[in-house]
Amino acid sequence: MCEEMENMRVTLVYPSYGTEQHSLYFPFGLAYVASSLLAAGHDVTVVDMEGDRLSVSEAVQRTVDSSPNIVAFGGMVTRFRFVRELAGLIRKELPDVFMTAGNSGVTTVPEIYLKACGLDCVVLGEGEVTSVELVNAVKEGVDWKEIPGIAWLGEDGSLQRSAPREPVPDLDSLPWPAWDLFPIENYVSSMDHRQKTVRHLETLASRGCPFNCVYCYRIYGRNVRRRSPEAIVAELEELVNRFQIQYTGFPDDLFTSDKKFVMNTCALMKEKLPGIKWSCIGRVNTVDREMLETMKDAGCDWISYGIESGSDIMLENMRRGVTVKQCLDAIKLTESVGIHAEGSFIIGMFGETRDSVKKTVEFCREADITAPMLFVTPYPGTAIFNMALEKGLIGDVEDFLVKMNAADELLVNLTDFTDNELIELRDWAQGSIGRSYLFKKPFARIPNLLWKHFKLHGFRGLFHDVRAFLASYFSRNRK
Ligand code: B12
Ligand code: SF4
Repeated sequence: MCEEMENMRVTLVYPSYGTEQHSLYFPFGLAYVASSLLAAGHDVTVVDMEGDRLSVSEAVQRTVDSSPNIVAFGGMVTRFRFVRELAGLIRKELPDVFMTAGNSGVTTVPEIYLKACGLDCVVLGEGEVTSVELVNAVKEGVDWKEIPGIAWLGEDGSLQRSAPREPVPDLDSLPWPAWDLFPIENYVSSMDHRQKTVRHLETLASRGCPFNCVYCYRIYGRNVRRRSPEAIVAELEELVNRFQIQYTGFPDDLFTSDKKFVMNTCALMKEKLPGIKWSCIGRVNTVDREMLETMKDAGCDWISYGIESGSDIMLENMRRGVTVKQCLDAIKLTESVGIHAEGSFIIGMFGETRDSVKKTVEFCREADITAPMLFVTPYPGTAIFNMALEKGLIGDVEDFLVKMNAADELLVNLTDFTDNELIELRDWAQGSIGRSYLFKKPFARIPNLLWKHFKLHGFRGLFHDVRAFLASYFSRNRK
């Protein structure tokens, strides 16, 4: 990174997910790219459609007003339609601006992003080093195609790639995310994933996951890199001092992938951050009583486990590498040490049957948990995406990306059921799970649920709850 180089004006655009009101999640990827660009001496502006609740035209206007040399889009694959729309409009206003994008969506289907959004190039994989080298090269007018980790369209329209970018070996060497460039107060004071409004901000502790689930794409691969507990805790102390957070979490691929790391991080958190509560993503075969007790002792009050199904056959189809019994044991163990265990479930995997869905419902009843049941969705880069493509289930990939959602609606049917059958089965399962959970402790749970949905969606949320309840009540005898 050249010190004598003049500043480049880079505008990073975080596209929205939709117009719906929902919890805000801080975009760490873009914030890491921003801090690396700042450290390299460039002028960085962030146009955060999500955090500032901007309309498309407001986002375009802010981007144009920042007079950028380079515009770069972030946002996960579910936001593709906005990247496409924004890129088209910005290109009209700023015909000569250099446009690029990065993130897991771009990395898995670069050709679609390049063609549909008219980008000059895209950044593949980890973006911190590549983006700095790219911006420097554009500034100097040298050939950026030599930079590792880039893809672009050749003269004949075919996808071209430079050499792959090596992962950053030492995550502690990266500057902290550039929180200040974002409307950080909106994130800190937003409702968190538990629908609570305590001041919160998360921290990335590791990158990568050693497991191999077929519906998952790991941009950081299977080789896990972890920050040192000292670096993690120092960043958390900064968040406490600067933003007065009281709650945090680790939105890593898998926070609990190494016991020693978790134990050491917890020991330091207990010592330095005694009042802070936190959550993380866990995996049922990576936790034990000693680890959970240590986590509880260090402030952990919530672990999200991807359970996905209550059928061993389905777990095998998903290459989960765990059994239903392990899932049940881990949930009970977690609850027994005083940490709330949350499960996530998906329906519609290749081979799903009525029997496997019933087993999932029974599992939730036995574990006494409830969770939204999402449709298995072949996100780009996953093994099931390739399988669905091979079977001709996806058709036009750009159209598929435009429709991409957070798996609450059926996008691709991988089962032998008709679409309607699968949707009905999901509604039935969701209703049954919800009902048995609520009616186990109705006086505590029903008001709690209504309150949460009211906070999230107002009267529309309440109406939705009542309607969903009635629909599931009347359909329960049909299965
Ligand atoms: C935390 C998280 C969430 C959070 C929110 C995160 C957010 N801010 O939006 C929540 C829980 C809400 C969430 C929801 C979903 N998620 Co999610 N999520 C993650 C997770 C675990 C970590 C993301 C993260 O912060 N990573 C850390 C940062 C540093 O990495 P990064 O974002 O990839 O950024 C790096 C590069 O991508 C690149 N980069 C990123 N942006 C940019 C921009 C530029 C300009 C450049 C140059 C480079 C660049 O450089 C960054 C630094 O190295 C990832 C898994 C993962 N490891 O990435 C899944 C992941 C991104 N999610 C995924 C999915 C599918 C979803 C859901 C659809 C799930 C669902 N069914 O509901 C929803 C969609 C929600 C939505 N509204 O869009 C998939 C995406 C698959 C794909 N092919 O793209 C992933 C990869 C999970 C997986 N293993 O399959 N998610
Ligand atoms: S779903 Fe979780 S455990 Fe499975 S590969 Fe992805 S990150 Fe790892």
